Amino acid sequence: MTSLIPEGCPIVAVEDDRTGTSLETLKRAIMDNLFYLQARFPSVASRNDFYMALSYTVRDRLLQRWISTAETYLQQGSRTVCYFSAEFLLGPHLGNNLINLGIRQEVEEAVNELGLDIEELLNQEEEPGLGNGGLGRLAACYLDSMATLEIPSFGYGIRYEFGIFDQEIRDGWQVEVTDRWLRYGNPWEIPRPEVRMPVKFGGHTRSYTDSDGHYRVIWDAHHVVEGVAYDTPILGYRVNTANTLRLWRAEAVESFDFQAFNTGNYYGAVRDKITSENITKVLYPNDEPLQGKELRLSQQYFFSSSSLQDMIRIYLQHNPDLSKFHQKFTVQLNDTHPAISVAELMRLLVDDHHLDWNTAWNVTQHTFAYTNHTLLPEALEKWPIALFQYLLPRHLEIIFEINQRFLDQVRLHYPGQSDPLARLSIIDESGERYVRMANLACVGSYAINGVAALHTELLKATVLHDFYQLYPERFSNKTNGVTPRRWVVLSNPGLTGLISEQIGDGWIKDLDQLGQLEPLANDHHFRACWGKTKHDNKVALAEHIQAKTGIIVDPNSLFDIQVKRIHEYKRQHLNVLHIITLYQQIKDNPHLDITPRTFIFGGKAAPGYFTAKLMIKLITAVGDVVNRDPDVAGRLKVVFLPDYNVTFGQRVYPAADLSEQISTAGLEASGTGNMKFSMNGALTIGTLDGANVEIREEVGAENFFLFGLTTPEVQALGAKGYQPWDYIQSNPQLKRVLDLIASGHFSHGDTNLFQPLLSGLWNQDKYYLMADYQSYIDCQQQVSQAYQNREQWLAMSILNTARMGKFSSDRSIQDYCRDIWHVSPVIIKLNGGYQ
Ligand code: GPK
Repeated sequence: MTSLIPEGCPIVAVEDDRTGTSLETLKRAIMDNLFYLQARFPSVASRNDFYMALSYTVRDRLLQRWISTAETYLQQGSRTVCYFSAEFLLGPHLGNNLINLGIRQEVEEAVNELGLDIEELLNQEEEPGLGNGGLGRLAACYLDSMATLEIPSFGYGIRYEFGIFDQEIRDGWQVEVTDRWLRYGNPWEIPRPEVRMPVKFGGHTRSYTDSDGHYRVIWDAHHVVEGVAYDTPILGYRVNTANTLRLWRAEAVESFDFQAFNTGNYYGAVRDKITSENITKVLYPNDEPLQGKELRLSQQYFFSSSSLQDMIRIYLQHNPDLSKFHQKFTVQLNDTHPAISVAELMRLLVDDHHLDWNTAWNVTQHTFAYTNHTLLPEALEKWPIALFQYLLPRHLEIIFEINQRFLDQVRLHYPGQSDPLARLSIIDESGERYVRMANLACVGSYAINGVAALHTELLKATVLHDFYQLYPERFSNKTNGVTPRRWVVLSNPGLTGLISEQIGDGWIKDLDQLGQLEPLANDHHFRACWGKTKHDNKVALAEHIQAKTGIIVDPNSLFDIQVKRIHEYKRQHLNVLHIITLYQQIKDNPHLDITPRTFIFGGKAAPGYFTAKLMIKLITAVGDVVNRDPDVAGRLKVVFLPDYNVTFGQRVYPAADLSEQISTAGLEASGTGNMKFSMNGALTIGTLDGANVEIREEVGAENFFLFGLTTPEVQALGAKGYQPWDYIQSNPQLKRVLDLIASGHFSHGDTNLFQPLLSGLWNQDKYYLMADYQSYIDCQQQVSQAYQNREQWLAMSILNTARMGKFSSDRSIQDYCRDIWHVSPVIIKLNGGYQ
């Protein structure tokens, strides 16, 4: 590249202001940005102005790396992973970028010298909540690991104007408030108004034969929307790699037949603009997919199409031959949300770029890989044929063609049998006809994976069994992981310091090195330091709880924490049954010697999920009674912390003694919160579900509190006809707990309020709470006893952290790179400033 700087011009000074990290440079850069970007002088600047000025200062230091990264990938034509996800639950950028750049200390000093407080500025950031829960957060951890491992990669997704709602609790009930995260601007994104992709919707198709005798299809759309790129740099930890997260925003194309459609109808034209822009307005707040919503399918198609067009554009800059597209790019489909990409890539290759069907199919099938994230049958996405026909008529034709060719192969495999055919078909024909997105993803992908060992086995045995029979070689397991940068280094500086004092800081990029802590589990002094760190974190959380809820909690009590989306299968209400059991024991015997506990809950319920909202009300209602009861004398406290999100997670995991992972066995695909807790030295009480199985294997059965039915036991019980009543009748303690709720004791005498929950437990108990109740109570009793032996507890806590190496997302990403993507690291050298 030619230099942009005139010859003889001293480039050092320019570089230094944007890239330097000395105290004076940082101070000058912050003030400069305050003045020139925020247009403020210090005496009138708000805290947000200073936050913005600081963020731009940090962003400048990313840009140098980002541009070097982009240039290097371009020059080397590196094979690249594209991670397609409808959700990226990133959490705040500033703190993480300071850690990854390694300038936290310097920036803190600079900020201090300017008379500001770094914590206050960090707290100013509104986190981008562009996801619901585990699936979106996993995508964010994977971006961090891909950058840290220097893997050429893009994240592709949607720039929702409103992310996951803010949760308020009023009178104990969840109230949803719009998340206006972009209100004060977003210093981390760079709009790319010149990168825009047309995305068509609706209309009709027609075919013709061209002069060379080729059959061609043209899609005359009803309307077109433009996808505009917004880029966020994703920096790796202490490397020069800064990858790109490219999120698409929908804009109207005013020129689209404006005259013909809207002559004299200015209002109509503006209304169309609003309709177009609706596509990226808001994230659907359901953690498991919802069916049939036209706007949701539009979102999925919109971002899939924009992303694939972008990749083809990039590819064609250097290579005219699209038949080798899959050698340059591989796409990971994060669940079925982007599965429409299979049909869209076919459309782009066949209709727009005139590849023949077989060549295009070869490219497509070698481009995509599919991750499944759930076994819940109601969560498998399917779209009514009529909706598809209306919104994506060309894709429906392509899907029919893919399906016909696929079923021809299946027939060879199962001659004369119609059942496997009906189950494998991309079209569900058992009643109203649907397109099954998981089937489309399986047919169109070269690799299929689950997210924990048990989950993958269950996939093979149940929901994807027929595909496993057909294509066993496509299946593998990739156990989830979490990034230790955000989830230990950033959120738990005390523990990070303590660990690094002992074993150096190599563990941050190679988490297996935590194994070196094992011998220290026997070291009395180290245990004491470990205990003090945990205690300090608990004190900090206690202060936060008091500030947010007014509830005073005792940092010496056992912090027993369940934070995750509220869902019946995750069984927050089983946790509540334990609380009420202890409460009744105290009421029976106020002098009972029990281990004081603080029960902390956090999590959002899908706005339309009535039972989950009632579970929140139950938690807060029980808290209101227990927290005030003089007999309890502060030995039990129940806290529901509103608006659980990434930022709050960062406060919670470091302060936990006990991690609640109590889903019905066989229903939690993996879980990732379980890993964050353990890494921060919490012990787990859990079922043999999802990644709990592997966590227990790693930390040792003696350092894990196991309870409940196993998956085969649940299945057997279900098959023989589960009667929750049998368990209730034979367990007076359990019956008393249910009766106390029914009596209105927690609802000011209202005996109706919790009836929907209770009758669910009595009559059907779909998630086997009654069957697991006693085992859970007994196990909690063991927890309480173990907590009394402080030395032993600390040793177990240290061993939990020491044995968490496997659950770094770096390990997960290395597995994907090796077994699925076949991509290798590309080392980035810094090119200096903008020369
Ligand atoms: C799974 F299917 C889905 C979904 O739509 N949303 C979501 O967050 C979660 N998930 C699983 O429930 C977790 O067990 C898992 O750890 C997480 O995805 C990441 O794989």
